[in-house]
Amino acid sequence: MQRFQPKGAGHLLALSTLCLAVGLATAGESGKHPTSKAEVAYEGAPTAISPEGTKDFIGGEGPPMTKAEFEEAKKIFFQRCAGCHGVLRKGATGKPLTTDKTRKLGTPYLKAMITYGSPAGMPNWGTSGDLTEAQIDLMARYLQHEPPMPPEFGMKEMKETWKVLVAPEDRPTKQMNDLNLENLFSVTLRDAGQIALIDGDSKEIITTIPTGYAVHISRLSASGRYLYVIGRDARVNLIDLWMDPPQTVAEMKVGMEARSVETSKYKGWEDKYAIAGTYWPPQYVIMDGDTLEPLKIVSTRGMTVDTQEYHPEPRVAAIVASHQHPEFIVNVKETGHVLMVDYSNLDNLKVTTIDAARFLHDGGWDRTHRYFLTAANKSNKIVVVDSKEDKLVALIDVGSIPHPGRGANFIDPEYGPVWATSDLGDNAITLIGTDPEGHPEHAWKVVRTLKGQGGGSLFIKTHPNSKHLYVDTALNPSDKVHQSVAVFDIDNLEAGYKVLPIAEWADLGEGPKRVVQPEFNKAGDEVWFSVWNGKDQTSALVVVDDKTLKPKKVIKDERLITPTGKFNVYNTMHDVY
Ligand code: DHE
Repeated sequence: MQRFQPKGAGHLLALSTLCLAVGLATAGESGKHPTSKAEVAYEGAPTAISPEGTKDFIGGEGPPMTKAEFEEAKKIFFQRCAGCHGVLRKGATGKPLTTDKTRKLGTPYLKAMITYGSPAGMPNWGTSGDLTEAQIDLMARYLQHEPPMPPEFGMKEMKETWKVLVAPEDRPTKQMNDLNLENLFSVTLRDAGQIALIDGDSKEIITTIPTGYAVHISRLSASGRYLYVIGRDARVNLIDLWMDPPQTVAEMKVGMEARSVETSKYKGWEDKYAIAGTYWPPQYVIMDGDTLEPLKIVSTRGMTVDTQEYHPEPRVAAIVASHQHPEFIVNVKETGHVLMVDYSNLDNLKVTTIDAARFLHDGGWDRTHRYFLTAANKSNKIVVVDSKEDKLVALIDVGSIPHPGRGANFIDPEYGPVWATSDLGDNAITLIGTDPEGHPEHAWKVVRTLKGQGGGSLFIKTHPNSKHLYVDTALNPSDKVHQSVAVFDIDNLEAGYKVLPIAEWADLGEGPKRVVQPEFNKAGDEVWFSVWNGKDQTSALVVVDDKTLKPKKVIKDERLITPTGKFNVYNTMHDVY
């Protein structure tokens, strides 16, 4: 399986090379213009679904194709096209390519489109040399056949992959190691299919743990004892941090492709359940928190929020656990619904469906943990949900393709409490008022828009004890910009930003060295960055002193292969950001 890697990363996947080298070259350095090609690079990673297992519908009304040609085209589609157009081609961030459309367009038109691309963000697969003329002809014909259907993944399939490696009764009854667990970091080692656990005090790697393919995020149980990790291949690892050293005690595949996992946090339900959402099949599963035993699987297929038409593949994006009710809050990307899933009675499951906007992606809490602010990225909106009343509060227009991660909460000297996002598609950093009690005139309004280094931003971060707001630009085309971060002084936001040359501090030699995802330590006096290099190149973590903005430590180790996300135990379990 080929993987998405940063530009220049040794044996690069052709897609990444194309998207990052060609696509990102037009991304917004400054000003506000769409970075649709940056978005293609980001969204267009190969799917983890195996093309071999699909049910195919070759023949019928499509143009002639042999079985071998169909197989080759399917592989290309899954590697290069499914991330944007959807596995079933019903459209995601890319346009729908269903046969009612493609057959009308016909082979010559489709060939031209694939060869030259489009200003809307379709890469120029032909003129870039990425696909041959023969492959383009193949793809143009393939698209006029019904899309192959990957298999479903229900209770039987989950149970077949479910392993309890250490039963709850055989686990320690107290912490067996002497780690300062609250300041531990779980670090995604993306292309190693592992996480590293790093001691936040000594900065030593405690252990690395094998996880799913291209592991995506880590989340903590409410007590902080259990760490849940999900891979793109939808494998969930449950890691017991009390063991010496911490290790996987249960694992399961919840589907074929996934990005999100979360745990129950409401009072009285701590550590009881976990939930994972999948891209394929489009569904979520609620699991026993101690063992991952799958308890309830719910499909997210349904009608889109705006045009109210059926979508067969609405992927599950971010999930957060409510602090107001025993509920999980589930973003359904393509239909644009936020689901409030009440886990207090799994046999009579109550789900409140909130109409939001299409292409829900990532998001996080306001500082009171009552309001969930989340990006509907391709709609250029931030959605605000009141988790106490279970209702939509606002749909706020922001910049191009907002991408907050979990966002950043701080007190704006003029407007009071705000939550901020940066954008993938432009250089804007948008501050939204979040205090309907104290500052009702600013609540759920854009109170300030700051200018950052450029487009291609993925994550923004601060901490209640910090006076700084950090903004990465990991997907910006300029080496200088994606190898550094911007820092704003929260007390003087209009003064502009300082640039921290994080990759230069890491001193790694060659490679793209994309600086990604700021994450604070528990005390909030250090901020950690990944310097994400190619799989065969040297990567590092750089720890910055939040007061002086000077490098405090560069963590280099041959085990640190392609580090991306970092999750401090305390901050993740308490939703501090
Ligand atoms: Fe992510 C969070 C989906 C590419 C690093 N990513 C998320 C979430 C979703 C998501 C839905 C929110 C999970 C939650 O909160 O429950 N990411 C996707 C994609 O679909 C996408 C665009 C393409 C893909 O094929 O995966 C994608 N993501 C990436 C990357 O290329 C990144 C930069 C590197 C990597 O490791 O793959 C990346 N995503 C992250 C990180 C988070 C994340 C570090 C968690 C941020 C946080 O602070 O919580």
